[in-house]
Amino acid sequence: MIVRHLQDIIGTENETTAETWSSRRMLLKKDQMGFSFHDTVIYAGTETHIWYQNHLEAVYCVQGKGEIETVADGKVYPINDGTMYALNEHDEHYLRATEDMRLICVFNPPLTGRETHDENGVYPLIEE
Ligand code: 9YT
Repeated sequence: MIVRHLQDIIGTENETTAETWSSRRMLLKKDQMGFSFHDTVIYAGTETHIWYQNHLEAVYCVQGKGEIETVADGKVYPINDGTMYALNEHDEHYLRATEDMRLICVFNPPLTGRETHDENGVYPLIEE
């Protein structure tokens, strides 16, 4: 059984920050759950280009407002408390926040803890 609190993660090596977001990684590959589980904040007024070519991600918004635009078709979907989106086709997208957005994210395969976006919005596949 694993029990963790957000306060145990903040400020540790399991918190990864970028210019537009902060990711508090609560479960990682080493926890052997088959997925990783993150509590993330996307900062208000930002746009992030993301393209998880090596991962599938599901995202559930529990706070804040924003939108996601899929690059392939230009569709824009509003995001607010209660919205879930799943990047089941490794969808390249732009994530925009009008308010700080708190997003609960699950990755398959699980992140190892070190990943951050490269210049194309991709996380590398890290084999250990
Ligand atoms: C929703 C999203 O992909 N945000 C960027 C951070 C990422 N979720 C992560 O590493 O937790």
